Amino acid sequence: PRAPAVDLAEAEEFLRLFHAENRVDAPVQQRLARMRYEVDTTGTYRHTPDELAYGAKVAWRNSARCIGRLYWRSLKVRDLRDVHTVSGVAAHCVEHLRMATNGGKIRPVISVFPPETPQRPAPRIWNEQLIRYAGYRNSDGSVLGDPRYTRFTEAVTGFGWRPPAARSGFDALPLVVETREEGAHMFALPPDAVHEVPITHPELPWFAELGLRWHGVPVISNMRLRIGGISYPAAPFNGWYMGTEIGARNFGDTDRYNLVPVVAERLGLDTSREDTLWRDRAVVELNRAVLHSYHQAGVTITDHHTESHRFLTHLAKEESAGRKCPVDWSWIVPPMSGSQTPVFHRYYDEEAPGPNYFGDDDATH
Ligand code: HEM
Ligand code: NRG
Repeated sequence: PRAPAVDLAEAEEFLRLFHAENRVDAPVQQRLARMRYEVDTTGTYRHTPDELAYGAKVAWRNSARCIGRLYWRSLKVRDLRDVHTVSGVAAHCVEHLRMATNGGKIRPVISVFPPETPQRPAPRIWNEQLIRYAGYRNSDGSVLGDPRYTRFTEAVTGFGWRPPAARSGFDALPLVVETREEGAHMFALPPDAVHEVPITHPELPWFAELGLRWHGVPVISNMRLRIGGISYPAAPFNGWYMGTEIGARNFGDTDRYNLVPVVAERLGLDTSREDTLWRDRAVVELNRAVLHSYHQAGVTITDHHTESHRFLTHLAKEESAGRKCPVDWSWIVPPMSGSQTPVFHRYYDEEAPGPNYFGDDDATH
């Protein structure tokens, strides 16, 4: 089936926004005329490099679930719209990891691969993030590694991926990149591109014995970037971690590493009754360990209190710029000690304008 033509109203809205918020030499009417002519003749239009860079930043500014938006202007945008081969996309993803990691001083980066056009479908990255850990299902139903990725692990294994000889709970999965011309191909990540942090605790020496580790950079690779009616399905982006993402969710969720009972037992807490609050106490120590370990390793990370205050600064700046800032309370409030952070105690605007990043679970693409 032919891909639908670009939504002209969305294109116009973005180009007007770009001209309103930036110093642009050419008048917006001229730009709009050229865009309409291109859409008429080809069914799509091409963003200038400046439009692309600004669109990616504004898409971050509009991400209602993101607490890290104060630094939206600092995003480094890699224009990779001419990279059409699976090996080219994979190599640039590895390069992205190196640039973003920056020896531990993490830089927010996005790599924008070719858009969806009527002439040519865009490349796709199957992975949810560039770095994720395998989940191996045992015969008794338990899982070694990250239970969230058992299906993906089975898929790449069916594809010919061989896990390391000695499996661990933290084996990096390969990248899978697909184009219409070449189909889907698999690429192992070079180990030196995967910067990891071993988890220790500031006071409890036994914590290191748990053998926990996590990757330094979260690079989301399964959301489509949509700017002015143009869709970029392969546009991996990263910032740095907020500690709770790892300590409370990845390590704490019962359907992830489920470490709260393990830590509680090592702490010697009374787990026979809920009202000893052993879960809460164990989650705090897990999160202290994560923040301590990243600091020790020189890898950028923030805590949820600091990040909440920064976010309120961002809201104030947006307000004085005369803009509404879309916020999804249920994602912005941290997953531990919610009411101890200022973001808990207020209401927000919710409607998010374009450009934006969309996941498969979002209604509007
Ligand atoms: C979500 C923090 C950078 C776009 C989130 C979440 C956190 C967060 C804590 C919630 C994640 C969850 O609960 O699973 C940060 C921090 C950053 C940062 C500390 C440091 C610079 C970025 C950048 C982008 C971005 C650079 C895009 C250019 C998003 C989006 C979501 C999100 C789209 C929602 C993800 C989803 O729907 O699954 N961020 N972020 N963030 N962030 Fe950020
Ligand atoms: N909770 C996920 C990552 C989601 C996005 N978080 C960020 N994004 N910090 C996890 O891997 O735990 N970012 O672009 O920095």
